[in-house]
Amino acid sequence: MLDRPNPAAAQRDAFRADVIEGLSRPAKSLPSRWLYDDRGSELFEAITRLPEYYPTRTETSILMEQAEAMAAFCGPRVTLIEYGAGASLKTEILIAALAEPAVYAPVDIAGDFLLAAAARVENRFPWLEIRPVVADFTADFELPRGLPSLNRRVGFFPGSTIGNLAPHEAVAFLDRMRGHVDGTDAGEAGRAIVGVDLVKDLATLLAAYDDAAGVTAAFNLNLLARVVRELGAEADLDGFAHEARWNPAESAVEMHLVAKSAQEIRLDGHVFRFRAGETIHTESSRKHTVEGFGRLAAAAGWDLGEVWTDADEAFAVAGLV
Ligand code: AVI
Repeated sequence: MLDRPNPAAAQRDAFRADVIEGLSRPAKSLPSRWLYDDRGSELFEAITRLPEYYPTRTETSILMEQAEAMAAFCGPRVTLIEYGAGASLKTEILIAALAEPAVYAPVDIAGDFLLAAAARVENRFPWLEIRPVVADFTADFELPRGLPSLNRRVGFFPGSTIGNLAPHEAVAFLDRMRGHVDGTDAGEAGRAIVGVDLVKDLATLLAAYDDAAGVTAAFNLNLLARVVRELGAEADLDGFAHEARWNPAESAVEMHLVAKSAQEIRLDGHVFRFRAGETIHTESSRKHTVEGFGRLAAAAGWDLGEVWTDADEAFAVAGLV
């Protein structure tokens, strides 16, 4: 029998390696990308509709109010490259304001999801040329050679996902995006539009990551459930609780899974022991000031061209040039 590549098995191996590595550390942690299996993605969608989770509705309202200005920032005959195609509702607000013709290139690692999102956009905007790109945008990747460039390419990264990247990863991402939109045969230098969550009072920040209905808790605990379900680990899922905490040194809301009492997780002959109160750090969501984000972008060679915010300055959509 031929050995065929098996992406599901490769994913599981990568997950297993990350779990063993992360739980072996003195300060236990797991990479946040593993939060998003089908169940996790559903829970995240539910989070975006929670009253406490202000980022999605605030960013959407900024896009609705500023769509014309953002379309003008993109300019005519744009190729819009969206990193992570989960946000098409927000994307549709921007696309609806773009001048025709335009090209839309959504980039996502989940091929099925990407094609479904592309089909939805195609139905609504039959005039738009759509070129889906299956790639992991958190790692280096090349855009397909045949991707059309009209006047200008613009990278689009809404959702404040930039805040889930460590600063060095965020700079690497912004640098990669610059490589994608610049130096093409397009007439104008590339640009980018990036959603950035802003620093605000702690009560608002913590409530957004620890909602009353417990959806964020379920989202966080699903990661441990995956370790049991998919990797065959032994753990007492009721022995851990969700916690959101502010890390002032990182300017980040962190999600942790806290051991309620002494716990053990057994996996592949490893025994990971927890003291009561010990945690697994599962996600950081960094909050920026506009100036701080400007410095991060500058480290990747970008200037802040435009900044669109809501009246409370809870969230910013940055236009990078
Ligand atoms: C995807 N990302 C921008 C979300 C955030 O706000 O950092 C993920 C999330 N984690 C808990 N709630 C939402």
